Amino acid sequence: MLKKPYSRDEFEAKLRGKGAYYHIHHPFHIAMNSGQCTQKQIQGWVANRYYYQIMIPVKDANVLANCTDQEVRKKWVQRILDHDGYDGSEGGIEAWLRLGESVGLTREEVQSLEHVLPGVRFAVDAYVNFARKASWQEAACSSLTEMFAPNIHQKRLEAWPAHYPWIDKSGYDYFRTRLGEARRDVEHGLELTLNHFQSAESQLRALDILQFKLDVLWTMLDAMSLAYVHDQAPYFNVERCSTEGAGSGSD
Ligand code: AHQ
Repeated sequence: MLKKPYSRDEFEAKLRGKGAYYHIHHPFHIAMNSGQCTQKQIQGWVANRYYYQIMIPVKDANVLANCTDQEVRKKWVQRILDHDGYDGSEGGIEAWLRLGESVGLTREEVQSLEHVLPGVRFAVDAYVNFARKASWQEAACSSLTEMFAPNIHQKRLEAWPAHYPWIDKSGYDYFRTRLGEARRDVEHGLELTLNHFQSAESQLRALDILQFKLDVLWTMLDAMSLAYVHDQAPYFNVERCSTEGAGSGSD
């Protein structure tokens, strides 16, 4: 139990200390960045992460809906534009679709969400629903996993071309663009978080919120590992019911 609040620097250090749990340390990411993934595994990751990418603007729209501070909204709204695009910028969702094509998927199959695993969908929806219900300050705090994101994007840009020469280079635009956007977003999100969570109790709450978001990212990769590394996608062992689709209801 924390008796007195952390100083501003101590609190920031505690938040950054959560980097130890960032999904860059997940075995699936380690395999991806060390060239051990098959094309199918990379495709699975891209197709599943697409659901995360298209729900980020929905999450951020919920933050805006809960935010009564005009100055904060004026900055936060940029996050939606960065993903959805606007005149003169295609946006991150479009760039992610190009990443999909560059790893050998079609736009249509990525957009269909047919590859999205239940565990990924539940983790992402938990994040969006958290932002819907939480205060805008708590939701801002949950975005701070991006304190650790520039490193993960940089690693992909450095490692993937050599490990996966079959991936078309145009697919990397998303990671390159996100490097700068993540740094800018973190600067704003961290400022809001350090300013808002002042009491000892609220600082512990902020650390728990960041851990929740780390759990979201880790759980997504757990679901993908079960499906694409251990070949145990949901219902992998359930006999295809011989009457599947017939709807006869017979055994
Ligand atoms: O591409 C990512 C992105 O747009 C965002 C928004 C931000 C948020 O609001 O939670 N988090 C985030 C992240 C993105 N990419 C992830 C990756 O590993 O490529 C990292 C992720 C994050 O660290 O939260």
